[in-house]
Amino acid sequence: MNTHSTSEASEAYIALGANLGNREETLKEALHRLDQREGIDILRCSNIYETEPVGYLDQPQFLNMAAALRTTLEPEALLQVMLEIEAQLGRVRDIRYGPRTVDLDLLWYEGYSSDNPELTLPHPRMRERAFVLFPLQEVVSPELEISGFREWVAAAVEDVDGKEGIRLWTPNE
Ligand code: PH2
Ligand code: MG
Ligand code: MG
Repeated sequence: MNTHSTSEASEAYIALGANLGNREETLKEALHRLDQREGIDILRCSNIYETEPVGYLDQPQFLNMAAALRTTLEPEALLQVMLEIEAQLGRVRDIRYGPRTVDLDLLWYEGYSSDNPELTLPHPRMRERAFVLFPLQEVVSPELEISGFREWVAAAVEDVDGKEGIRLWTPNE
């Protein structure tokens, strides 16, 4: 279902992860490149956390964070920009859930839901992932109360397993 109105900028939330190379530098560079793109403004960034790998366990620890952005791009176009930046920063798609220089996941886009397998929104696995929910709660806008998303994230953080695998790495300055 596409319920998105095209008239103005929309808020969206993304998750970032990295577990190869200079992880912190790569996350910051990805945000910088997103913010420089026409039609994308980064609004808020979470702290950066170091997290135990989930899913595929035999790989280095991740740095994870989340960001809120405003965009005039449609969700599909935003995703294409994110994939482009992943590729520019050396992402090679190899093992599913395996190690990566950078992973950019679109979690939620204001007023939009979709079950297209190329871009499912809200992100189908964020409910089970403490490394996504924990930073996400720091950047969800209080002004989105009408959609209930802030409450949904707060409840999901309470319930989710694996929070003990998350440690503060760099506070957001
Ligand atoms: N991403 C995955 C699989 N497992 N584990 C952590 N801790 N952080 C991630 O970003 C991550 C993961 C697939 O996207
Ligand atoms: Mg991911
Ligand atoms: Mg991804």
